[in-house]
Amino acid sequence: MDNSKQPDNNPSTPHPGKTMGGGLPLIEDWANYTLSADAIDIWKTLFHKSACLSCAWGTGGQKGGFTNEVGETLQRCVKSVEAISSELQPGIQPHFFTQYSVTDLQQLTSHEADKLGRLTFPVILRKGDSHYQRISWDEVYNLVETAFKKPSDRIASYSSGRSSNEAAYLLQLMMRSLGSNNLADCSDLCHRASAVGLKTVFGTGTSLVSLESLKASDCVVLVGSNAPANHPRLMNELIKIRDRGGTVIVINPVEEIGLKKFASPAFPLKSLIPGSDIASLFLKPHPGSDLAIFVGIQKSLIERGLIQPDFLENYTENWQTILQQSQATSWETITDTCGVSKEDMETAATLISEANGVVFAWAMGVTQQLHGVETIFSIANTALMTANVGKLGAGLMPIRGHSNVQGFGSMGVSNILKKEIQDALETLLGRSLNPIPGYDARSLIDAADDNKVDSLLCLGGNLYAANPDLTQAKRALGNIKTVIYLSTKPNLGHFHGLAAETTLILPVYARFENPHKTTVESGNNFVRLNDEGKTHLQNADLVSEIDFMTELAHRLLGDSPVDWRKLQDTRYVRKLISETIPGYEKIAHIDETKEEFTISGRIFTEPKFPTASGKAMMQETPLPTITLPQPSEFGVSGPFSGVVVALITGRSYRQHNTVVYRNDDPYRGMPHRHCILMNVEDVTKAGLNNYQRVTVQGDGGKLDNIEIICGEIKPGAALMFYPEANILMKAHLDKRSQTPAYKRVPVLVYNVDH
Ligand SMILES: Nc1nc2c(c(=O)[nH]1)N[C@H]1C(S)=C(S)[C@@H](COP(=O)(O)OP(=O)(O)OC[C@H]3O[C@@H](n4cnc5c(=O)[nH]c(N)nc54)[C@H](O)[C@@H]3O)O[C@H]1N2
Ligand SMILES: Nc1nc2c(c(=O)[nH]1)N[C@H]1C(S)=C(S)[C@@H](COP(=O)(O)OP(=O)(O)OC[C@H]3O[C@@H](n4cnc5c(=O)[nH]c(N)nc54)[C@H](O)[C@@H]3O)O[C@H]1N2
Ligand code: SF4
Ligand SMILES: [Mo]
Repeated sequence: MDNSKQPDNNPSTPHPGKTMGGGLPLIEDWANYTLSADAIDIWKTLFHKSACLSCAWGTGGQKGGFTNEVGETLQRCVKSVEAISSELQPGIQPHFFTQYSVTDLQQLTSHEADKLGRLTFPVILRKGDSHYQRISWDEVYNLVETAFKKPSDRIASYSSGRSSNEAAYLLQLMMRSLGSNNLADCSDLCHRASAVGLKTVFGTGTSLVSLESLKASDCVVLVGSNAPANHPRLMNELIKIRDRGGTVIVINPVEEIGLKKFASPAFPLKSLIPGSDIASLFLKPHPGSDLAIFVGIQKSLIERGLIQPDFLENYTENWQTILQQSQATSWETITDTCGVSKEDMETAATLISEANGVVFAWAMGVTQQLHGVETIFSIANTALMTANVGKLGAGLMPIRGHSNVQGFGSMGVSNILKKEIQDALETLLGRSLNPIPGYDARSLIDAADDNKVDSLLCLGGNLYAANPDLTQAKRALGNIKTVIYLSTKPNLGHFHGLAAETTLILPVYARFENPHKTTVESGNNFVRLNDEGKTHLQNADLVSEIDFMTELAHRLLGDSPVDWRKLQDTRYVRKLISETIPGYEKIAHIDETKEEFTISGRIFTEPKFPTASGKAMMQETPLPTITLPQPSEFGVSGPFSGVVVALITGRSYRQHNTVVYRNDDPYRGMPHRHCILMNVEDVTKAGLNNYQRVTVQGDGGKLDNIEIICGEIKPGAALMFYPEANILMKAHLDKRSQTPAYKRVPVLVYNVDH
């Protein structure tokens, strides 16, 4: 098979991490990609007028490939090139699926599956067959149409955030028209906690801060984000804040080297060689305990008279209760819970109170926790006590994931539909919609596990490997009669997430190849327009997501009240979006004006919020009890040397979600995928050694032959890479948002004593 398995390094060789993030390795990567055999196509794509595929920080679009929304140039990081290069791989050859059985394909790693190349023709796996087989589009439509003529509670969709707003809108409009709210989405596994938390406090579910506003801040509190790897251009903003005398407070159990010092190619002379200091203060909490840090910061602010009572009185509700709560919580409880000293929390409080404008930004270290929403409440409370919301240069900023994941939410792709959109859609469709919430990503898997789902349409993504408890995910998908994957490239889900009767893999165009214009929304609430493009694939039998959705909807729903075939012209989809999606009015004219825009009503430079009273609704945040099970609770028989740790599962430097581009993570000194990053204190205490191969056992399963790498991580915490690590855990969810707690998985790391 055409794949390049990278050998594991010799376990006895030390693998020191880097001394700063970014730096010359980025230039090397740029050179490797942009001078490679695909160089011409890569450059063409970089200059194509479409948004970057990779993360939701967002760049590109009509201003050109290297320009951001405020007109700054040279705004493209190597992660963008990495993502493009992966989509520019050659196509899979017609004989491929006859040559390799599904059993063969199940042996592939994520990296190997991605390296197979672009999907170029539709294939089907029927019950009892050993191989996927090519199938015609006519047959595809007949099968999918039949599969979706089922009771509306037994059909479902899952989506990932790379597709366009137009595809997202059509998906939800079709599902709602069919009477189903089962619109699971990758954001259910990601920033759902942010949406719930922010909506509860401020009545709005997305970032309250624009890029322009971030540029006016002089302090950023960066919580649970590995921006050097996952949002590299945010690093440029942090460098600039330090340059203008501001401060950056980082909160992370892992001392990510790029959060201490980052060498950015955007500043070749000033930063690239010497590196730039990032964190002014680095706080290392126990995983899942950030809430306690924020209560500590609040307590310190109150004790020293540094809060803003007038602001609280005028613009918030419930503030007295929140102040009392922080005052009544003892320092001992706070420091015991988070493992950060009182002095450090006081320093953080001082830095926050001295700044003119503070932006509180966070990513998965906050949301993928049992108390994700409450942690966001605690961040909001801290911002409100210091009057750091509702003005330029301050506010709350969830750092979103996929390049259009936020657009999916705006388009109404959610198991719970916002009232405003529901009303607008009911007017459009001339009837009332099903009021019962549908399945989100987790309840979809549980429902399928209980045999309650017949047909599932996956618009991108990798539902199988993104889920906690891979054993359950496989079993659950295996109960669904028909699973349809619309994808650009093969992934683990296509080989492990097999349906009971019919699995279809349908190849689609990537964003920069679509035959029509599309749009996407960044995490900073900016809408970009993508021009039409062409694919490099020869003789490819691809479909555009828009054509697929409209044809399917037409077959299922006819041409009234919605003329689905007319919607193959995406201008009409944008017209419907402008009429039904709040804040998206300007999209109606984007084809003529080419004017990309910030969604109205999202950015708050006045402390007036879309809540019933117009005030921010401060929420109580009781401190969580953070414990770990005893080694004996993992059921290992016989004597062993080991230790129980709180495992963080996340991304390596060289992967995009479940898709692994390269096996190593040079910045953390982790040479391959089968590593566990631990603190030397824990390793020694357990009678284990650096570079030793051990077993890691969770409540869902175990992984053998994992290499210990000692590094800069909080004692009691450990880090491994997903999706491999998803075999270890059962699903444990935040009660308020149902987001899985991927960032605090209790595991036993051990070696059997002989
Ligand atoms: N190159 C690249 N870019 C990406 C992605 C990618 O895979 N590759 N994925 C995209 C997507 S969908 C998303 S959601 C984002 C993800 O972006 P991130 O959220 O940055 O990604 P993670 O790897 O999950 O890392 C989370 C960070 O949280 C820290 N952390 C873990 N537990 C805790 C905790 O309890 N408290 C605190 N304070 N910190 C903690 C970890 O040490 C780590 O540094 O990136 C997007 N961009
Ligand atoms: N343990 C653990 N698990 C996690 C996480 C974690 O931090 N730890 N993070 C969670 C998070 S934040 C997320 S967002 C999910 C990610 O979950 P998903 O979004 O479901 O997964 P991805 O790996 O991003 O999906 C990659 C696939 O998308 C397809 N694709 C790419 N571009 C397009 C396109 O334009 N159109 C279509 N139709 N398909 C396309 C390709 O076939 C590719 O293989 O994983 C979650 N799972
Ligand atoms: S920071 Fe994100 S949006 Fe910007 S170029 Fe890099 S991957 Fe693309
Ligand atoms: Mo995500």
